[in-house]
Amino acid sequence: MGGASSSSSSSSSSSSTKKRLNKFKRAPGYEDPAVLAAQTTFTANEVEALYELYKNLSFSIVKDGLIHKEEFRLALFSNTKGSNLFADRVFDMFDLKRNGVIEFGEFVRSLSIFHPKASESEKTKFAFKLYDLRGTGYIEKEELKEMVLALFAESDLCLSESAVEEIVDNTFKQADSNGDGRIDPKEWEEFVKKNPASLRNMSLPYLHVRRRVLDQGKRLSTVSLHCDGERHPL
Ligand SMILES: [Ca+2]
Ligand SMILES: [Ca+2]
Repeated sequence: MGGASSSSSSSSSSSSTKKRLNKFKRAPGYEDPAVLAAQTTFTANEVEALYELYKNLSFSIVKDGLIHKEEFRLALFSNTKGSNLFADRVFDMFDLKRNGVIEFGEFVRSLSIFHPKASESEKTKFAFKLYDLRGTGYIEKEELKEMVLALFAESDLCLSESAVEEIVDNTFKQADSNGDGRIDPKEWEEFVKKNPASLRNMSLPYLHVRRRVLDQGKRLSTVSLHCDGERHPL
């Protein structure tokens, strides 16, 4: 394992052999775990475990070693139907190079923000960007409402539009301290500081990555992303 085996000298390799070899080929965009560990909150061992997870996700639908939108959505919400604003938004934020697919390096660097050791300020900034749908530098009421609706669309909870509006109004009542009808980064920071649980509750969906690495000969990694308290195993 790990060493590059020299290619076969026989030119008669069948396609099934080729397929098997492809499985051991590094996915496109693969980066050295040591380099990624140096740049993120993960250890090299954790990065290697994440690579196993990455391979599973990136071969779940489009078998090309890259994570496509529908594969990401499948991992997040266990379905691939239609599109969902929330999933699309998180995907776009993971797609740092903005080329429409998530490569391994992007995957690890983005997940790093959800690591328990990642700073609160990083998480706060990520959440702000997530809600600032139109990239205006402010969270508008309409943006928060769209995101809350998108999350509820994926849960079993059926909330009326007025209930969603109430969640949004309450959030704004607390967060919009200068009362101009939008939340700026400073207000957001204050709000999160005063409501540490707010990144986790329903009005302010939050992705939590739980990662467990068991090292007993074979490594097993489980990472789950969950929002609004519900766990979605990957
Ligand atoms: Ca990309
Ligand atoms: Ca404001």
